Amino acid sequence: MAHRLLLRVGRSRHVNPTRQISVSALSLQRKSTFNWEDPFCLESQLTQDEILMRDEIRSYCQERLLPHVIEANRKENFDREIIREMGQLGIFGCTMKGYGAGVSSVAYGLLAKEIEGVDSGYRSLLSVQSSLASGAIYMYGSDCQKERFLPKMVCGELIGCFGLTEPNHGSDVASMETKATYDSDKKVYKLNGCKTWITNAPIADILIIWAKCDDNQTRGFIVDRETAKNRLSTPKIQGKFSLRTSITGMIMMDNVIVPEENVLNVQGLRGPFGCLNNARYGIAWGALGAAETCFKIARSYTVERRQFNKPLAANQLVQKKLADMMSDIAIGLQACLQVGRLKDQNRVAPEMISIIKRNSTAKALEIARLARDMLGANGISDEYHVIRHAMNLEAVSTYEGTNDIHALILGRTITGVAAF
Ligand code: TGC
Ligand code: FAD
Repeated sequence: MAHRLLLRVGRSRHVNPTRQISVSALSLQRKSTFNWEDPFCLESQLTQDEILMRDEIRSYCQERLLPHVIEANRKENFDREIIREMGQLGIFGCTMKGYGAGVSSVAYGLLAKEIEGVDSGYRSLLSVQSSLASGAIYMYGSDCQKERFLPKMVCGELIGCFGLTEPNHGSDVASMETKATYDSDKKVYKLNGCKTWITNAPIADILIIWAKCDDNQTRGFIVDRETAKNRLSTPKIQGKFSLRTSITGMIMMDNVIVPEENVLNVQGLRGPFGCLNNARYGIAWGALGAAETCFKIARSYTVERRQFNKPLAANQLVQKKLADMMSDIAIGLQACLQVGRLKDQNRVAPEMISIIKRNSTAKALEIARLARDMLGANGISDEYHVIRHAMNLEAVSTYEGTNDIHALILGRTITGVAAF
């Protein structure tokens, strides 16, 4: 139809040029199709490699993770086998050249989105293993540290965790109390202190611990559980009603000995924050994966469910909610894509990552809560998934910098005044 319209305009002998432009613009509009599942044609902005990798991981997530997630969430089951499988698939450290496949940051984002489309807890595993634990060693490790730890972490043989938060200091990282005291005779550090809310802590083989040294500088330490022996305890945090497929714990250190060769080569808070940039970037993609799942569930449900002799989806209120969900996800994904492309060109600023981490998690939480409401009573049943996503996204909005902390990071940039 649109094609025929174009031909007709072309044949006309006395055409007003202004009219010609407007009619052909209209024809082009009609020619292009709109896909509510991909409003801004994200697919067309990806490389073939990114699509192939995304599709492979999508199959894994849908065939292997999704069928067991309800049970895993109910029983707070953490399946170690998943780590090995993800390792075999090359998911961990996939952006690391020389250790992983060296894929683009956008490919990493797409993986996070697929995984969090099933459950944020599984994406947490990816963030911690890849961006935070292996990431710290990749960014600040010596060649020897990299060779010793990265191959085993990337394949999932060794599990990592990242200890920054403490019982008295969450958002305010600079006030951390964990101390690293140097013993110059034995050429070792002794770590004392406590970390809390640490993903994977109870099962981690390798613990990246951020501590203050005698010179008051923050440094990162690679703690090997095998050598830390009984000076380290990592109890699980019980009663968690969010991210139940992920295991979270404390790290208590009582003179944990760390040899000098296990110190990372970075000083100051730029160390942990450098790792957080990558993890926060992945969360921005991931949260929108959870949001997309909730949106699609709400759409199918409201199309099928009838009340007052018509589908729920035939009501204006419902359609507005679906339109808001679709728009927020599509706009959010474009922002993630742009930040990812800039990241690969070394043109990304941490503030850009604050924008997308804050936007994606806030929008995703809002979408999950809306979807839960649109499913009525079924919305609180885990069999419909949305309540699990909503509960997960509460934590996702809190960790790696709460939404308000990211607002303050942006506020500082805008005004030049720190308001922490
Ligand atoms: P500030 O003065 O801003 O910075 C201190 C030094 O760090 C540098 N820096 C960064 N470098 C790289 N990337 C960034 N994003 C950076 N942000 C800051 C900065 O240039 C400076 O360097 P230098 O050389 O001049 O000293 O530090 P501040 O104390 O004022 O920071 C305040 C604030 C609030 C921004 C910061 O403390 C913060 O971001 N707090 C949030 C805490 C947080 O995100 N914790 C995350 C814990 S890990 C986690 O949650 C994992 S969840 C895992 C999962 O399951 O997915
Ligand atoms: P607080 O810092 O006490 O903040 C409480 C509230 O006060 C928030 O709403 C915050 O926005 C607000 N607030 C704080 N300061 C200000 C201010 N100046 N102005 C206005 N409002 C403010 N940490 C790790 O190191 N490694 C991990 O692997 C890890 N995994 C986690 C897994 C889970 C499931 C969870 C829930 C947390 C995890 N964390 C981890 C910790 C997480 O990073 C912290 O919870 C987060 O940084 C917030 O710190 P907090 O909980 O101490 O909250």
